[in-house]
Parts: sequence; structure tokens; C-alpha cells
Amino acid sequence: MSTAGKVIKCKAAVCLEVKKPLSIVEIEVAPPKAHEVRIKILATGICRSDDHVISGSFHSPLPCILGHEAAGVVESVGEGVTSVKPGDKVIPLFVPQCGECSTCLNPKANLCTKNQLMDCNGMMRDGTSRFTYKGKPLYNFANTSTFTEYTVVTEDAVAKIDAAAPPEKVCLIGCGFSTGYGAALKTAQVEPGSTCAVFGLGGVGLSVVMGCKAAGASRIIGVDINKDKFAKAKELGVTDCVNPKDFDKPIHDVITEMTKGGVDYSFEVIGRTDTMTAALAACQMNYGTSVIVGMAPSLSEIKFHPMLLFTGRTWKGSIFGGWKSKEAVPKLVSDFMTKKITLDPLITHTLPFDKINEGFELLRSGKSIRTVLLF
Ligand code: COD
Ligand code: ZN
Repeated sequence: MSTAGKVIKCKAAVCLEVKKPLSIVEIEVAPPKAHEVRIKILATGICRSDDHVISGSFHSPLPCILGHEAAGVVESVGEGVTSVKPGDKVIPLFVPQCGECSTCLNPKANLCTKNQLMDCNGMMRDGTSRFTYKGKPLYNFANTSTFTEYTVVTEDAVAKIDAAAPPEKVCLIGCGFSTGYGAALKTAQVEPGSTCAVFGLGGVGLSVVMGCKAAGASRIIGVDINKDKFAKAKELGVTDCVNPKDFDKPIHDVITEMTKGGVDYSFEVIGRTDTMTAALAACQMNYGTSVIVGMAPSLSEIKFHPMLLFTGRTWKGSIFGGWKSKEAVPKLVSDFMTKKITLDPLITHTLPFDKINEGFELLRSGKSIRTVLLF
């Protein structure tokens, strides 16, 4: 029996309050309105950004449904939707691509002005929610909300992908992989033979490593305070691993000495202001470029000596790897299908959706790179 046009009752993991486990409850998901798409989620990854909301370090209105790294299948579409149809395999996009705004019209930019990352009000664009729990609306997260059996997104926040793509793998293209890989290839545009330093060797940092390697970097220095991350980092292309805890001087001084003046490209993939400045200081003063990939806590500010930039360094940020989401995601999925890119090393755990809180514990304890939840 078709569910199109009807309210769907389904299971979701709801974040009711900060610093508490998610609650697995039954919610109601309204049909998509015009230019919206309702998706049945097949697999979703757990990303550190979701945990930033649970821990309270990143503010998003609650109660909400987190999750932004997923793959699924279109259940139904609202009026006027033309780019996807029921049955299509898709990846929701936490950075939309409307195709019309000043960003979308500029080939150099990807952060569509319709994104909800900066001032997330947790609602659809008409100011209402498609999710209801106990008769009250639930907020969404980052245009996507994938910790639920069904979600509704706008048409510009969903990409159609190869029908044969395995959802339990390609869900990572919805965030972690693309964010890191693109930071190296698109934002920094790492060149063959260059030296790189990657601060933070989680799922996103390792994807930066893969991007640096694909670009032909000759030396990739991996920085992490958890030495258990080093074996996999080396497998993926890191040439030197350094643990800031092993030195009694600042890590940027260590890297500057190792590279006789600093790296060509550094990446901050932790989300801390102190490591953002350290990564900037670790790149070569005349021509080094440092890319901020991690999201710092909502209320944080950075204090740094202007000399770090005055001497010539470039400081950049990168969201979703600089990719124009709706057009890049299907291509990245094709690259996975043709084995140009690999995702398997990033997936350390696969759990049923009901064990989502266990998945978050694995992330917090540093034991997992990516946990993928299956529905
Ligand atoms: N020095 C060195 N390494 C450290 C330090 C430190 N002081 N503190 C932590 N680390 C290491 C940890 O041991 C860990 O290995 C790594 O840093 C962080 O990895 P994870 O697994 O916790 O996190 P990831 O890789 O899943 O995500 C990291 C991001 C920083 C990318 C993420 O937290 C984030 O901020 N994402 C925002 C980017 C974005 O665009 N999000 C949009 C979705 S809403
Ligand atoms: Zn993410």
C-alpha cells in the first residue's frame, strides 16, 4: 500500500536535551510539501558534529532529530519536484545547492545561501516542521535529520545516486568522506610533491589524508593525541605520525623543524581553536595555506598574532570539502563504484539503528572511526 500523501509513523532517535542519550521513540512524519522530498533512510553514519549538539558545544534547537550523513530511497515527492522520483536512491545534502543564489552561480563557491548551518532554526523553509512527537513539532538538523526511518528534505538538498551503490558505504559521501577529501583536493588544491600536515585523524581527517595522497603529496604528517589512530593513518598515506603529548614544545614548532620551515598545506580537523592556530603556525610563512575543516564550539573566538598572516600565510575554511553538493555527490559515488576512491577503511563499526547510543559511545571513547547504523 502506498504511503504517498499520508503521515508515516516511524522510529526515530530524538535528542530531547543536551548531555543525555538519544531517545528511540515513535514519531510522525508528514508528507512532503511542494519542492520537498520524503526519504526512507537505509543507512546513516555517526559524525562528530552530531555529538557536538548532544554535548552542547554546538547550539541547535531541541528537541530535534540529528544525523546528516546518510543514504536512502525516495518514498514520495511534493509538487514541482523534478530531479528525483519515488524509488530513486539518494543522499541527503546538509549543504544544499539551489542553483540560483550568488554562491551557486559562482564556480568558486559551494556554501549555498539557503544552507542552515549558520543560523539553524531547525524548521523547513516555510517555518514549519514535518516531524511530530507526542503532538508537538520536532526540530530538524542541518537540512537533513537522518536518525529516523523517514525524513523530509528540500529538493535542493538531495542528490540522486547510482541505484547499485551500497547505502551502508556511500552514506559517508554525505559528510565525512567528502568533507575531508574535498578540503585537500578542492579547497587547498594540494599539488604533487607538496608537504601536508593533518591535525586530527578521525574519519574526516583520514579523508583529508586520502585527498592529499590522491593529489600526490610527497609528505603527509598526521597529528593526533590518540596514538591508536596512527596505524590506519599510515595505511592511508600518512608518512609521519606525531603525538603532541610526546613533546615538551608546541607542535607547530615540531612540524616547522621536521619540514625545515613549515608545510605547504595544513588542515585542522578537530574543531578546537588552539589547534586551528597551531595548524596555521605549522605552515610555511610565505606560501603556506591552512584550512579549517573542524567546527569550533558555537561561542568560541580565536586570538592570534597578526604576524602569522602578515608574513604571508593563507587561512581558509572548508565546508563539505568545497564541493557543490548536488552535482558532486553523484560523481563521488561513481568514483566509489569504479574504485577510484575507497570508503571501507573509514567504517570500523556497523550497528543496528537501535544501538545508536552505543555508536556515540564508540566515537567518544576514540574506538571508532565511523559507525554506520542500519535500519
Ligand atoms: N590535538 C590533536 N588531536 C586531537 C586533539 C588535540 N588537541 N583533540 C582531539 N584530537 C583528535 C582525536 O583523537 C580524534 O582522532 C580526532 O582529533 C577527531 O576525530 P573524530 O573522530 O572525533 O571526528 P571526525 O573526524 O568525525 O570529525 C571531526 C570534525 C572536526 C570534522 C567534526 O568534529 C566537525 O567539526 N565537523 C564540522 C564540519 C562540518 O562541516 N560539519 C557539517 C555537518 S553539520
Ligand atoms: Zn558530519
